[in-house]
Amino acid sequence: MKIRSAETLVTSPGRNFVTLRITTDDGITGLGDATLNGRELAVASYLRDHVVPLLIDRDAARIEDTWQYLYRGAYWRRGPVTMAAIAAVDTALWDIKAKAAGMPLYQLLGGASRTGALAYGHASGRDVPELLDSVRAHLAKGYRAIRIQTGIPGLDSVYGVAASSAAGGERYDYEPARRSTTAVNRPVEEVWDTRAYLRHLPNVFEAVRAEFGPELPLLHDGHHRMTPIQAAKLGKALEPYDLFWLEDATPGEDQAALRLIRQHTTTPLAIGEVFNSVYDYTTLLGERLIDYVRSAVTHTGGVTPMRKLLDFAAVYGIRSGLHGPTDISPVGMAAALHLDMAVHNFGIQEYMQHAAQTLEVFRTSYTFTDGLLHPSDTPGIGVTYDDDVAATFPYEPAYLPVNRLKDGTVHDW
Ligand code: CS2
Ligand code: MG
Repeated sequence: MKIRSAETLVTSPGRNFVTLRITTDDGITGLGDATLNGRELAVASYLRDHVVPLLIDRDAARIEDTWQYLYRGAYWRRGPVTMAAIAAVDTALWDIKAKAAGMPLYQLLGGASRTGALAYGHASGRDVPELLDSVRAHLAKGYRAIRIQTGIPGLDSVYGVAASSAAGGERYDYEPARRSTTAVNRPVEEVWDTRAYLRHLPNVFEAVRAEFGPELPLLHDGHHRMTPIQAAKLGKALEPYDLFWLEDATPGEDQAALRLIRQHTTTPLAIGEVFNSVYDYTTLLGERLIDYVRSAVTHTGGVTPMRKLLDFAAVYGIRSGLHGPTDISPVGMAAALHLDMAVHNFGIQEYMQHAAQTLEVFRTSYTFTDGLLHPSDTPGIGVTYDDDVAATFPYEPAYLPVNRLKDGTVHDW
């Protein structure tokens, strides 16, 4: 089973997605997600110009060998562009292997360890009443675990909070793919104040617990904005509200920062959506500094390394909480779901839900019932790509916002 062709597909049904489609000489196709939000065309070029020519005539069955060839063979290792490109190849080859076997991918990964993957959705509100409405709307949609983010008094807008009615919040719970209104397309800039955030957030959790009780798993994302001591303080302040996790408290590069947070709080910690290699986790896992691994299949080199990473985490009793925002395509989402089904140390799966337009291009078979996601038993990863619909949504330049402090200093996020 040789690779006959590999196509790099770029489309923008609501937001930009990069997909690799590999076709074998016996006509089996496989899909892989290569979307890197705000830097999409860099990955498309990496694939088109440097990877696709190497794939033609390779044995499609040799997934591990192809992964090592692309990773070690390039000399230049890691990095989000490289790893998103390798992820797309790896995922597409797993899709092909599972289709050839006539099985859903999770069967090849060892079979189901559970009936479905507990998913969390994103509730948000510009203020507390709007947030409470958004939580209610998510419960009505069937979510059994919910991330909460709110506006902060004194700040105009906060990333992760829907700009329009949060209770509706159907399409995106926020707009990371904002189009600029200026002639030159530049990122939107937001103003941030960590002290105001730290003062406000415990009150938000107080209000949500008062309204919805102690049972509902609640999560929160700090978007890498705190110093270690600020994060330690927040973790302590949130202990009475029994969070499922506090995510990305400090900037991702600094693994040692988590030591300080850990010494001060029992609030569970999650990190890793901007990581792209197991080497980003060695201190975190080896010293048990986190509770959940947040990586995405799409940004960590695919199904092959993600399985290894989760097995490494399992040695330390650390569980998965794979990244699943709408800037990961339905292909990347489905790949995550197969892993969620198979690994023993599953924790939770992020599930924001794609826009209807996105799902016209990417036809999914995964289901969401009673708060649990299931990848379906369709052979492969269970997603198809509609070229005709995709062609009606050409690429549109878009950036994630940039974050500044009140004095204009560029800040982490
Ligand atoms: C967020 C992401 O889902 C999350 O936890 O942090 O939406 C993240 O901001 C985007 O994926 C960035 O592309
Ligand atoms: Mg996050």
